Amino acid sequence: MELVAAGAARLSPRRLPALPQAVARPGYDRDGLRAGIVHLGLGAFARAHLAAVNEAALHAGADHGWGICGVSLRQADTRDALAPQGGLYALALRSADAEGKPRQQVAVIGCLLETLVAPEDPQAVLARIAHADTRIVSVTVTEKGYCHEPASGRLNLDHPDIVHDLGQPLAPRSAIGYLAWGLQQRRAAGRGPVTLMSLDNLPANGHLLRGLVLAFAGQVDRALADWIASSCAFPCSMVDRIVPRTTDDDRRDISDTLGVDDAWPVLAEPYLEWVVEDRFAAGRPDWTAGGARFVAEAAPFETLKLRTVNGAHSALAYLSVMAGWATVDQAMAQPALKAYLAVLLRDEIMPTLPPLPGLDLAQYQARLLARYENPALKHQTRQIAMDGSQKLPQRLLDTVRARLAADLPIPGLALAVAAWLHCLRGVDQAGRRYEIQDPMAAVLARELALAEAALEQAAARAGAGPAAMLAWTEALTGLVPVFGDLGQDPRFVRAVAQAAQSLRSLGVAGALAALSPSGAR
Ligand code: CS2
Repeated sequence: MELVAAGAARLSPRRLPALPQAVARPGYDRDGLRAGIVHLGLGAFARAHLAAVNEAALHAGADHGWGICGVSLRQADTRDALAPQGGLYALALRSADAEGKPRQQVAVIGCLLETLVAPEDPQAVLARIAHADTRIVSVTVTEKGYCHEPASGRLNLDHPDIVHDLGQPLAPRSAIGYLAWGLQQRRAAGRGPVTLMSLDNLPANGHLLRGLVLAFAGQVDRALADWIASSCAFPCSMVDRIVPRTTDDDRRDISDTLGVDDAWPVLAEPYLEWVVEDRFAAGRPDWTAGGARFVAEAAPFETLKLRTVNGAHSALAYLSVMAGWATVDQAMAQPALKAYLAVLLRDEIMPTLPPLPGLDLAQYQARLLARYENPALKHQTRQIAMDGSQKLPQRLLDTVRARLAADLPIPGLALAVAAWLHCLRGVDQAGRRYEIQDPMAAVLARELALAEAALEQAAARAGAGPAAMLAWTEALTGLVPVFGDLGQDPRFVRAVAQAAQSLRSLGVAGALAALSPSGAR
């Protein structure tokens, strides 16, 4: 991919003074920065969230020890784009005014000091984790990057990367492997403990990360595991900002705004939430300057966010992929889908949330739906739909469990789960094919084939219809790593089967209408 036009002027430290006035830029002494933060998983999200908040802290006077060293665990593309720019890149916050006219606020972020590409030089990454300057190692590797079993949260010791990493102290592949072996080097060098901070959309992400790192370390070095357990900190956090993938149009557009080429800008909505537990082993910047909130306990905020923002996002994504609605704002322009999400949030999801004093849920919901409607983001529904096996448990299935425990109905949640199962067929309603992007894709394809066979057998016995669909659903919801015990709950399986039947016979529009016969839900 050609990221910038040949010969064009490139964003770089020496070009900062010439940027248009409206573009914000580092106002602190960038040359004096040291990397106190090592960030594993330098995707668009980390660059639009952690780095943006950290940048604000530096502007507000945080000490110079809080620069960021980014680590890409797989590809060289981010480093290749940003190294010639001295690590600088633009963050464009996009929205629209009341008339739908696009608005954009651009800032050049300066706190990313260097980017390491792990497969090129694993030892450099381990050395960074062990470095005396490092005080926080943060992580955004997405759900699948934790190499855990989604339903139980346990380290998957059969995961090929974990199997590999257990025997490769100097050249691991996974985030968990880098953390454990990096900490081993740190301890051996007599350096102090650090904070390991997960910023991924997982419940109790700090506790999860702690459990996984300790499980790994416990396999290789008991004393290391004890040291980590007793001295390193693993704060939990809730992060919220919608960050779509950057397209070539975005690159051109932002380069035009800057007057110089930026090979990899990131764009995001203006909205940002970051609630993080104030448990740090070796200090932290004052991220409140960038909108972060430090709390004693992040769990209620995580539950709120995962079940509402991500739960509704996934529901929207699976129905949209089936229906062929490419972007979130396009999906939100479908009145039936928007009404479904509003009822799903209000009647099914929100009643399961722990109390959060001072939070107006109706307002939160209205703002969330308005965020989805942002026409300037063009967030692809397929991007959200990927990795469903890793996302469903915390986004939809925990909510299902909470409702079933109180004997409450789950029609909207069941429709979302059924839509995921339908999407696994890899073909939308118009017959367009797409690839299933999921670390469990092979297992899912096998389960789906078994389910289709079960459906055919049941249909041959009793005719196509609800009984056949029940057989199909039973086969799929029996997948324990995703559904855990829910596959054994007839209330869940029946509700999903009914929704699946409705989707298969009526399509998305029909199924939404069937859920809301009066249109007044
Ligand atoms: C989305 C999230 O891609 C997805 O699965 O649901 O990335 C979502 O945009 C963010 O969590 C919002 O904070």
